[in-house]
Amino acid sequence: MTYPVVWSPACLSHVPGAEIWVGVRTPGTEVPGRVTVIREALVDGAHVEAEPHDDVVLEVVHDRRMVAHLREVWTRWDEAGFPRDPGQDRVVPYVFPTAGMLAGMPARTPVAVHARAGLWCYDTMTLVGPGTWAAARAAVDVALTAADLVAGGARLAYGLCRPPGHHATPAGYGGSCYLNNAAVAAEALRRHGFGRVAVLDVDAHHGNGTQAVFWTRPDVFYGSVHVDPGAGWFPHYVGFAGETGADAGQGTTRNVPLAPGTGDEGWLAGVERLCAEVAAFRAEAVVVSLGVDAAADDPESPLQVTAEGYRRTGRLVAALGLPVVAVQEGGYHLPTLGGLVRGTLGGLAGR
Ligand code: SP5
Ligand code: ZN
Repeated sequence: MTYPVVWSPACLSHVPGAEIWVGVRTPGTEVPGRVTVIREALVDGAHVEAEPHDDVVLEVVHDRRMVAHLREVWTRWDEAGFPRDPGQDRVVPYVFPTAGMLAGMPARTPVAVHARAGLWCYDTMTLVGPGTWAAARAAVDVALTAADLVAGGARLAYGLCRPPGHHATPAGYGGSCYLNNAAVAAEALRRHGFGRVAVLDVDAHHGNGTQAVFWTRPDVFYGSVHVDPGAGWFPHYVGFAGETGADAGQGTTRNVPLAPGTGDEGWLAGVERLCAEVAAFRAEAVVVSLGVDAAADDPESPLQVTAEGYRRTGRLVAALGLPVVAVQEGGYHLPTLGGLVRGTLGGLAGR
């Protein structure tokens, strides 16, 4: 069995250039070369370019004001002269309207672009440059095209989305994510007629954005296995086992946090538990948030999953017997990244 590999050359145009971490400019690991090594590992796949889609599903997932902000913020930043003075050629917020700052007061929309950036961006690691919007929007088209293929009868379609998306919430971007590709794919599958959709997030980090998008939704299940945020890992504030959804979505969120150092055995037990929940939910289609940064060599997580562990992850999901849209999330160790993705997709294809 082969599967379509959906991608877009525009996904290469996002060059964050750095991550500002604890105030220090670090090289950053979410680099354009990730797309290249993944494509090279999937050479025998059927590569198809994403089709352009309108903003209807995107604006169900995200506040349209955040979408508009992302579309324009680089231009406003450039016009304001920041690349020349003080010499910052990426959008980096410096003040955040936290609950503590506002102390119950209404948040105004700041006139200054350097202040407005903190209204939508919740960390200092998720920089916007001249090609960021084109890439983030193209990644959404990649996800939507992969969903179209599954709606058209494909049993598995892979969307090589970059930048990743699962940390992007309805009205906040961060964690190297701008627009939530997996959430868009899940909502698109709903609109294509799949009555109940599950998002299974196997990135090393909790997908706080996707969880937030579907928190009160009875028709979309979100399950994630990830390094325990309570052990000191991003996204720190969210991703605990007690978070299970609210209102009509009560019981449709399931988190399996794992201790740092967890390897294949603990990881696969977590994946198996989530798959059982997806089956009990009676999902009709699955979106896999396919991060491979839980692999042992990855610089961004302390989990110790092997390449075989990721393949078996794919096999466990395949055993559900449901159509699958796999959407790329994290995975930062360039020498092994392509093989990890290829192996997981092989597992998803039943190999
Ligand atoms: C999509 C995804 O995998 N996002 C990852 C976001 C987690 N980033 C946290 C970064 C924390 C600081 N990283 C410094 C790495 C030094 N080795
Ligand atoms: Zn991750």
